[in-house]
Amino acid sequence: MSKLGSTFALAALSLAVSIAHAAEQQVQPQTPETTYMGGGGSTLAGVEMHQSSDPKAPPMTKAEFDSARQIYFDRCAGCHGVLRKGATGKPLLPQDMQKLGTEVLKVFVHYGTPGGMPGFGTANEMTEKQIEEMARYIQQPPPQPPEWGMKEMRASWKVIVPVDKRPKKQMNNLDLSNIFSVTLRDSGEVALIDGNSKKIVAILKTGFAVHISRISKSGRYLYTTGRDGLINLIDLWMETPQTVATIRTGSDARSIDTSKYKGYDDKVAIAGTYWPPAYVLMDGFTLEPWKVMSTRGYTYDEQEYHAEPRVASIVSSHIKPEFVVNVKETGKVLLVNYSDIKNLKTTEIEAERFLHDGGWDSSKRYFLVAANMRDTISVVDTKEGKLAANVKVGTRPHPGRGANWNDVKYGPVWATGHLGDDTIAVIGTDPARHKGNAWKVVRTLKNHGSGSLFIKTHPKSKNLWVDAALSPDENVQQSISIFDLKNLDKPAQVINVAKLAGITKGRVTHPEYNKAGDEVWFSVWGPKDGESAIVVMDDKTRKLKAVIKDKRLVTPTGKFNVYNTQHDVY
Ligand code: DHE
Repeated sequence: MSKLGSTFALAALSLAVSIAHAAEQQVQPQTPETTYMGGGGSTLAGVEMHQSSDPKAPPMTKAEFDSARQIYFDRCAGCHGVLRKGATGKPLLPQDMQKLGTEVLKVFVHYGTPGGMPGFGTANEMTEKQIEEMARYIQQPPPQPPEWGMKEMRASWKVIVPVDKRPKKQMNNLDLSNIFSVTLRDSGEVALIDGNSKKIVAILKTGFAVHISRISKSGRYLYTTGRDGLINLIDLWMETPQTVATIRTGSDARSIDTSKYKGYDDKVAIAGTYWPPAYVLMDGFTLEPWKVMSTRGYTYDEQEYHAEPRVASIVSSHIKPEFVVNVKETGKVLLVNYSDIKNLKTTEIEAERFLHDGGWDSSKRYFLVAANMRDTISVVDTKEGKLAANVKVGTRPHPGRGANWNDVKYGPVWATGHLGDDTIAVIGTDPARHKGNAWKVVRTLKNHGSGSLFIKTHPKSKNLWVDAALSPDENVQQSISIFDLKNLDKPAQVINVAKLAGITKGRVTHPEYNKAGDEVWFSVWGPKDGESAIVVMDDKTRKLKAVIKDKRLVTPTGKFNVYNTQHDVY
């Protein structure tokens, strides 16, 4: 096949996968698998955008364009990018799509390809009309959403309870350090659950398809980000914890964190956005926006300009007044020093492209981040401010924050599971005392399936818990593997956690320890209108300890224990 032909075939393959997601959303109930890659749907779908028409592209009525655009932003933009320049999915550029033409694009989408693309027409997952509209839509120039700058941020900023009206001491009797903030993805809420009584303390409205929670250095403030860029600042000291400030930092977002270096406790907050591609530094107590920084620029390797390099994970350093900001499409890690915001100093580190999620090693000096489409873990030495290594691992690593332990044979290690295969890569992380093992895959463990999203252990535990939530196999996606860290040559014990909760439809994901490190909490992520649960396992005995069910627990996914998130224990 010619280079052009293979490019088109690949583009059509990715497109079809996205379209399949879109079609499934329209004609079938949304499932965790369909929502993962396409996300919760960005709110860009409803945003008024400039529409130009290219005379070389097949014409579309406004209604057709709007309906295809809706499908694109709901389901495709997460992988292909707002401007369709490609990211985790292939580029879908109009000039290439026009060369393929409507009829060819329709064929790809309808029948699929031998390379694994399903036929969405043949599977009745998409109507002929939808296939035809999407085939024309991607030949049109991509509509660009509006920018979102300081003026818009300030206009959206609300301080609901000013700092001087907030309590001077904790007004409730909760053991705050063992509270879990649980993402209720499809209701756009977080549930605060008391880790001791396992009772829901509060359900708080947050942003659309809320994504993560992070805790301030003192443990008092909880920050959440919605995919619509809405940040909530929640004060855990109030009689019933409540939101005390909000702001919208953009129209599509995934990350938030807060200053953890000594002397800066709770003072600075940072939020990253997918659109516009930027990060913003804010007052940690009020969310007043101070400074917004664009991430638009050149890819680290080919030095090509990229118009939407999205901000993926952000972590807060414990050893310097710095945030580690991972820019997906340019493959750069920025160390943003917040000690002098007027004269902001950032160190720009060339890492690898399509950076996603990651976590600290046990010393909290090295940050390990997945460049998932390059099958690589990039290791950043935040003390020296440079790349320590790029470590080749399995197919599409997805660590969450990863898992650290002191390996009986290899010393301190950090591990990640993979979306694209059933392996777990264990990487040596101690160049000072175990130099020969540092930044090498020292062990490869076998998970019970592919499609792993999250992996976890705890300094007090002898177990490693790994999910496979995105496996196509129902039994596998509902099960978890438990490895004995003292005997990693022994195969993992596999337990179907959904069954323990009496749930038949739902994926099991995101292990999270309680503060004491003797319980592991799992989400059984059911359909939006079906049953979900939180399952608590006893870490030592590996037996069921509790099942938390409540009709308010709508699609629970991530869970963030206050103490462990505050101190980066994982
Ligand atoms: Fe996430 C972390 C992006 C889909 C649950 N997710 C992250 C981070 C990024 C990210 C950049 C790191 C944040 C940080 O540390 O600052 N996630 C994305 C996507 O772009 C993607 C693939 C598609 C989308 O459009 O959103 C996506 N994520 C999902 C899901 O479908 C998940 C499984 C369920 C849900 O709630 O949406 C999901 N992502 C999570 C969780 C974390 C996360 C629970 C935090 C892990 C942790 O332990 O810290």
